Amino acid sequence: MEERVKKIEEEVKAFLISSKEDLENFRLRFISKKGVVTSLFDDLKLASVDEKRKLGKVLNELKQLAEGKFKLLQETVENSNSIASDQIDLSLPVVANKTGNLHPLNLTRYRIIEIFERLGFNVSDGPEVEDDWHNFTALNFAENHPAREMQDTFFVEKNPDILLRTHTSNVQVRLMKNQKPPIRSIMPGRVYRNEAISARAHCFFHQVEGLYVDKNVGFSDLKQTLYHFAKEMFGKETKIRLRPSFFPFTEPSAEIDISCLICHGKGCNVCKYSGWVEIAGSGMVHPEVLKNGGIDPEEFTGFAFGMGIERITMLRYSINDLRLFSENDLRFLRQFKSVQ
Ligand code: 2NM
Repeated sequence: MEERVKKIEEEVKAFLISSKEDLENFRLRFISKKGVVTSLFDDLKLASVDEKRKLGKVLNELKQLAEGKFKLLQETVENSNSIASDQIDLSLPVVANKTGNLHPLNLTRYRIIEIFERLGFNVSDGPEVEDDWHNFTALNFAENHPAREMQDTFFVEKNPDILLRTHTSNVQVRLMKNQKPPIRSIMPGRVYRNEAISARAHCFFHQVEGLYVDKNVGFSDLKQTLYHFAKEMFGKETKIRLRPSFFPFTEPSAEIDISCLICHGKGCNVCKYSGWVEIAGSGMVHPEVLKNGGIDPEEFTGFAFGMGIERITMLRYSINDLRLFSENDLRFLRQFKSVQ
């Protein structure tokens, strides 16, 4: 028995710890009721009176040694500032730095640009404050067209009329004036209309318009381009449909619908139970508009289209209120891709 006491004494003295776990192991082995020291005391009960006197003293010394060391180790662990490597849980998720988020309208705009750039379109820009000629007259709007009224358009000055552009087509006109065909360009930008703000209308919104002018550009080019766009933007399963329409600047004109993303044609309140949702207007550029842009309509033809970025974004992310885009509510904005 004396030998066992000696051995355990050595063990207590040599015990090194580097974590809370080690400390607990020390406690279990030498201090707890199920530990080795307690079991030695149990064995002592079987010894003779003489032995009890002798070994009892030695055992008490061992017990004090173990308890003393435990106290010391406990203090060391509690006071230590350094975290031992086995206390770091590498499987925990990273706490990311809080960065800003990309606005959903920008996410959509970037995606639209990406799709058309791969088809050989470049990106053009132009003024938001525009004269009447570039915004209306050159685009074949009749002198008495309702869009020219004060209720529909924000005027900055009257006679001569200066206004906030009502579409980005003014950039198309400027582009035709400045560049010979082939022209293959898209124009993203902010536009303004004099409307009361609601879930479905706003006094400013964003458009991407496109223009393709070259020799032998036909309606089939328009159709295939927008077909490709719809599949890239909304997924391979997307169907498109063209409906006859009217715009002053195109002839013929067509509205582009896609099969409803929400109900896949079964009917829901997004597609108003028709199975189709409108995403763009389009058409072959009117010969008068080409002429106004300094392009000979006998030599060149072209197609143009226009879509609302808000509308595409609402379909893409199931957003049902236009006002969310301009109110800077962080609970809304933080749901979109963060800047990294
Ligand atoms: C649309 C729909 C259809 C369009 C036409 C032109 C231009 F300048 F070439 F005549 N620019 N944009 C166009 C055509 C725009 O937006 C709904």
